Amino acid sequence: MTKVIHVLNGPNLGLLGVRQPELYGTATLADVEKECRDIAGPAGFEIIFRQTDAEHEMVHFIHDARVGAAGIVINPAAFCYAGYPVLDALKMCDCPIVEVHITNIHNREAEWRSKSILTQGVTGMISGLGIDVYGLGVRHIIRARAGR
Ligand code: CA2
Repeated sequence: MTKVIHVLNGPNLGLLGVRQPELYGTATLADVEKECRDIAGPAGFEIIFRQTDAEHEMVHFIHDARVGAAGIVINPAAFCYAGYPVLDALKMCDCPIVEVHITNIHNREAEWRSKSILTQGVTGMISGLGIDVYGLGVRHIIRARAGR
């Protein structure tokens, strides 16, 4: 195992901090990346931080992480509602996987947002704590790999 944590972001998250700040906050994805690195660095872990709007690219990102990653933190965004190729790719990984959502997907305006199909392919899910979800996911992987 390498000491590399992959933090993967799905469609539209490149606009974090720019669109709908009342829902998603004002921090940008660059701010989130910095926070992940600030948590991982002192623990001796490296972060690979990526975002894509394309499902096939997300599948490739997961393939890249499959061999050797310490863990994956993934905000799949709307891929969590119908992204079966993403689910299959996650199921091929043996490392800890934390699915994160900035908003509480169980408490949103639309019912369709509440059910993630990816939960059956991940270790756990954190939802609704703003961008803190990313750091919590990174911390979980660090602790899981330290054997606690
Ligand atoms: O709360 C989350 O992190 C979400 O995964 C964000 C997704 C949404 O489809 C999920 O239901 C919950 C993407 C939201 C749309 O993209 C935006 C990104 C940044 C700013 C505004 C919208």
